[in-house]
Amino acid sequence: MGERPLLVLGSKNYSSWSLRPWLFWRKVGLDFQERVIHFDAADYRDQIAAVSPSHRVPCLIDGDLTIWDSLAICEYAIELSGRGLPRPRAARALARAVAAEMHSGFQALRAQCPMNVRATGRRVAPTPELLADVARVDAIWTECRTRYGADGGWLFGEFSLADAMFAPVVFRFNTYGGALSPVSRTYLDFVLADPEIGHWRTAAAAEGHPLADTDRIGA
Ligand SMILES: N[C@@H](CCC(=O)N[C@@H](CS)C(=O)NCC(=O)O)C(=O)O
Repeated sequence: MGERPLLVLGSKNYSSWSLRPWLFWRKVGLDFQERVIHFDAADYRDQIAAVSPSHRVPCLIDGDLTIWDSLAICEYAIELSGRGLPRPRAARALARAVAAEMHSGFQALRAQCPMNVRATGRRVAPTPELLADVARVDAIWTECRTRYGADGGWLFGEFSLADAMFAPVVFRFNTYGGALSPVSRTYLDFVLADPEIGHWRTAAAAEGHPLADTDRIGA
């Protein structure tokens, strides 16, 4: 049997892109090893250049195959496991659409409310762009839960790619607040109570390696 795939991650407290494939691989039941490259390491640039062609994390190494993008790493897990997307074709297409929208959008939310898992009670000045991103997240969560969520607590009932892509946004709401519908708020609480999310949160709390600039935001 070959080596288990290696998932190279950034900080568990700050690296939103790293959380997505980590959670997805855990949830679909695939085994992997992990290695964290801390953003504050003196040789961070060299460490990341040695493993990731894009010089970014996350990055998955499976034998002689290297995959350097969060969504592609999740899609690879779907191929390996046959799990992680809803069965009905329409729901499957929509799960991919909201995952892709998260992957390519929400610039204001990303920039103004960076993931900071262990921080709570932060508040930032709400720009129109940020409020629009929050409203769009709320609309997606409310629609998915209302139309497709009957079979469980996740966006499409059972856990899917869509939940992995939005997991860092759940932590952002937990840190910075934000107006959500009752349906979205219930979803947020459901995700925060998930055991794998709990493992990530525990690791983030114990991690150290604070980034002063990010820690100042909203404090
Ligand atoms: N589109 C990429 C984005 C990856 C990304 O931006 N990762 C950040 C960390 S969360 C990074 O490596 N930043 C370091 C840098 O840009 O030097 C993905 O989906 O994986």
